[in-house]
Amino acid sequence: TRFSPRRALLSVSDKTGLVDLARALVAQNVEILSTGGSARTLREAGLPVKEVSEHTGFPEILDGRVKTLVPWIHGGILGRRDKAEHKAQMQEHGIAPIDLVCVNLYPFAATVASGADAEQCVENIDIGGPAMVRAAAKNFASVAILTSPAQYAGFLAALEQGGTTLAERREWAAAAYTHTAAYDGMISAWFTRQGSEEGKVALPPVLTLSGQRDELLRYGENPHQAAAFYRDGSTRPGLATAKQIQGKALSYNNLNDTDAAFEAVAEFDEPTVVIVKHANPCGVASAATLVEAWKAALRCDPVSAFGGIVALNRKLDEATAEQISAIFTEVIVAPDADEGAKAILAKKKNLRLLLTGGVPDAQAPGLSFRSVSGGFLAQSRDNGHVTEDMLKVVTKRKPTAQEMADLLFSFRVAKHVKSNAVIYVKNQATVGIGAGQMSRVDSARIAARKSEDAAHAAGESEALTKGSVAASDAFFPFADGLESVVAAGATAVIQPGGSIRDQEVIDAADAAGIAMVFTGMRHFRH
Ligand code: 93A
Repeated sequence: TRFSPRRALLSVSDKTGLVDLARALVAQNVEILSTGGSARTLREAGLPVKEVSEHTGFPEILDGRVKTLVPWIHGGILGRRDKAEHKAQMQEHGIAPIDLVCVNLYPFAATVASGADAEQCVENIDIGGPAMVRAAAKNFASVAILTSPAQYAGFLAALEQGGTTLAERREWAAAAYTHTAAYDGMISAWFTRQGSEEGKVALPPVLTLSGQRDELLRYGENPHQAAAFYRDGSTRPGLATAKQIQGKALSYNNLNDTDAAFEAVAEFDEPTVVIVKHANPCGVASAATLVEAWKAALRCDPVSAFGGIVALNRKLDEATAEQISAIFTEVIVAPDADEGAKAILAKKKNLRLLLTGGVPDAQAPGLSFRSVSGGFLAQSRDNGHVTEDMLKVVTKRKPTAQEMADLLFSFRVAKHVKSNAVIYVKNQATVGIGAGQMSRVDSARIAARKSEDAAHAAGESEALTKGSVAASDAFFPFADGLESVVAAGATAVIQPGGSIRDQEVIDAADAAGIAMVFTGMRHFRH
């Protein structure tokens, strides 16, 4: 049901678009209530407007600190239109309903940025504005809340159509709470800075987007950087739910690597082990038991695994704990651990053991963020999950059943390796991982060379990539990348496809007699 306002309260610091909005409202016979400066702007434009103080019979006091913080305003915004008692009480106390609230807040950030003194900054903390914004958003069933001039056009378009819809008002309500949360986040950060030592970065107790500072870390990625872990209230098994059973305090890099490892291991149904170094997997394997998976994962790159982070998707058992503790490991993260396993690890004082209580759903939706200068980038998390029915065989030769299983496994790993990623897999275990190169051919070659090294270390005569399958996180732009994985001994390849030179790459695969499948889905990870 569409809803048109009969009374609006306009109280804005940023007066952009105010007059045009009010003019359109007046044309629809909407009564306009407004505060000091906003009312003046409207009067000067020749529009009829009622000062809030006149409406409430109560003056603006305390230098304007109290102008709208009165029951005649908040009652008018919050009263339920569908409840007889609310209506009766409003009538009894002379409270008229307000159906549109258009408020933007005192420019706190701009005041701080201008170099204003502390007293001026404090004066620019808006109290009445956020109260109205939150009240109007709460009563979105009947009240529209606009917090930015960018929303005015959409609102006016809705009025033209006979009023705002519930869905529109809900969307504005969400934006309103985001706005007040961000506003309070800035204020909190400013207060924190006020109390911090000169020249030292103070991490705010609260970040925008509701992150709550949990603990200050010893330092960030490097010792000269400050760092903290902010929890966002999520209960997704992982860092949010992890209990540290033993070991030294977790560092920034530990947390980052542990998260990467645990999110990767969550992709797999069979008992699986992921070993991570510097946020990239250096060994991933699935097997009938955890201990077999550990051995296979370690074989991929035992040199890099030294000082790594180990993630498991099953309860850690004694046999596996025994094996892992034989090499230097920074962190083990698992859903749970049995008592025997805990007793074995207890001998390694520094080793951190994290138990999360569960494994997250890798396919669940969510958001991920990255900071850039001037803000941050947000995207939905990569919950893409390639299954056999999505694959298109593009070569003359089809993958065998064994190859197919390994292809799917390798592409799941590729999703968690930094681009450009090329991964070789044999028997549900990685045998070569090339990560983070600027050219795909380099990733393919590095993975193959590392595999040769691993074979050499294990005293095996030929590189583990011989007879493996290979995954590429994005398409091969030229045939050279494909030829490189063929040279390493891959017999089947999985990649998204979609290059203008796909045919050239397919021809090269056919010439080599290998099988190749396209996923139609890319897994860049930067
Ligand atoms: O000083 S306040 O925290 N106290 C209030 O009661 C109040 N009511 C509205 N600030 C208050 N406002 C803010 O005044 C609005 O959020 C808006 O930013 C500003 C508009 O003032 P004016 O219309 O006088 O320019």
